[in-house]
Amino acid sequence: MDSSRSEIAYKSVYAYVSLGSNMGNRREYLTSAMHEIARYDEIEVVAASSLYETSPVGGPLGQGPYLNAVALLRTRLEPVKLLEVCQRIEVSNGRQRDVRWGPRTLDIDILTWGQISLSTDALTIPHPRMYDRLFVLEPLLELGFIDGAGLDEERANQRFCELRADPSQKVAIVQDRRWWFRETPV
Ligand code: A4P
Ligand code: MG
Repeated sequence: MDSSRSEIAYKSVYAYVSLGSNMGNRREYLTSAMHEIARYDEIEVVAASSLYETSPVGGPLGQGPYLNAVALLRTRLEPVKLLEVCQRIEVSNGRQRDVRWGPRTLDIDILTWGQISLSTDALTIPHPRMYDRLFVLEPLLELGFIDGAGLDEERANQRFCELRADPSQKVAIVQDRRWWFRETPV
């Protein structure tokens, strides 16, 4: 893809992103998203977690369960450019923004970008709610902690233990890490 080829090359960093879907063909949206991410020259998919089915956290009552996963990327894109890529891929997979925390075909959030902390109107890193959600922490802990990837290991482990005792946050693996492999790329 050539959209960001003209960007100044940044030193590459590790970044964790989370992916979620609870509308339509959830697995297909997540699989397409992973392939689209992997097609960017400036992004390498280092690892993806298993695929988890999770109960919705927040948002309107009655929305369906999510499929969630976390991926570890290595990227030369600066944070705002990575957000643009995530949002472009959301839109190409039918994402419409109406209800906050409402049902969506695809949501891609940046959890960390290197060791950076930043907060602007458009972007907060680390993601401000990542340590409150088992649907993020369980796949993250499955991938493990990488030096320089911006995770607070102690906080993640502690919150993971606390949230596992919360009956409203259910998460279950539905497929191993090969969930997004396709025999024939689309
Ligand atoms: N934004 C700021 N920081 C970031 C970041 N680190 N990564 C801004 C991505 N976006 C970031 O997001 C709203 C705005 O957040 C964007 O315009 C971007 O500039 P959005 O994707 O349009 O809307 P949203 O996802 O409804 O809002 P938000 O606040 O990102 O929601 P959350 O906190 O991500 O929660 N339950 C389960 N089981 N699984 C889920 O995946 N997801 C949510 C969304 C709620 N409940 C869920 C799940
Ligand atoms: Mg989002």
